[in-house]
Amino acid sequence: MRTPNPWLTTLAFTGALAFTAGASSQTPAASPISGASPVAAPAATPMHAEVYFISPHSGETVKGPVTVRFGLKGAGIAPAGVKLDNTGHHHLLVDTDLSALKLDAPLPATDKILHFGKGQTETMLTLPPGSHTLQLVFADAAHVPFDPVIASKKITITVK
Ligand SMILES: [Cu+2]
Repeated sequence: MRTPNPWLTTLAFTGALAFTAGASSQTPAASPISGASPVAAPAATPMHAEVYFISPHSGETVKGPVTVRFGLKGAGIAPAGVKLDNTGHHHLLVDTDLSALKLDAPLPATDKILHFGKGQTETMLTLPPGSHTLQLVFADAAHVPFDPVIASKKITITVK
């Protein structure tokens, strides 16, 4: 029996705020710790969640450093290492194609594969001037992408 952690509850609630109006099943707190069977599978449950960029928009020209805001629908955010059903954390691919990644293993942490394992939903990116691509990938407590993969559209921005 796990005891509820108020900090996690807060995080789950923050995640709930990311639900947009119109999402039909707004029950993020319904069963985050139920059904916690000791399964070793990397991604506990298939999720029907969506990640997207709140900002910047694709095609936008921005002045660096650029604030990037991550959107999430249909799931909650938990810090890396904390295994709760229907949660994960954001990863930002910078100038990196999804096809270049091994999606059935923990994502490496590099200067082009950024982890937001504290549950962050935005970051400040410093990029050299020019055209860059950004893409979000949502992954589980062990940094393993879900199957099927939950990724945003890849966007292109130009940094002045
Ligand atoms: Cu990670």
